[in-house]
Amino acid sequence: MDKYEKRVLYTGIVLMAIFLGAILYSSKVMGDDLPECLPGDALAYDKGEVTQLDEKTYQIKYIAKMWAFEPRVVEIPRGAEVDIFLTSKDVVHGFLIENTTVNMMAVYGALNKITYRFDKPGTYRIVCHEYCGVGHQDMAGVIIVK
Ligand SMILES: [Cu+2]
Repeated sequence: MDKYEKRVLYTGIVLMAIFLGAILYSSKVMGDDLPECLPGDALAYDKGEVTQLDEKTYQIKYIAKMWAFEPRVVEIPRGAEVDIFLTSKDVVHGFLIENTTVNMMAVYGALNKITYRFDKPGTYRIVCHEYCGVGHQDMAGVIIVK
């Protein structure tokens, strides 16, 4: 093996170890909640809704469908910690909340979950970032943090 090939190979192995270490550090030490994928063979729920669990804890069950998110508008107080559940009624959709780290895929038959705390007040747009059909550009929602 050529010495340059060996360098590239070792560099790749070192970078993979660094990236894996960064993911584990983020998850275990910093407590970041990595998205989970809970498999299922049907819709976990058939209606999008917001539930207030206590003063600062909310649960939002989102359904992505051609071509909207349900619920479309959600209002929560500043500092709310939100468990966001996401599933799809039909095809694969994207789910990105702008200016946050929330970025998931909505897949029929699967339930995704992430927890996020909204510390800054404002209007957070939700967009579909996976081309899902002719009405894709109309897929939007909003979370208003007061
Ligand atoms: Cu889309």
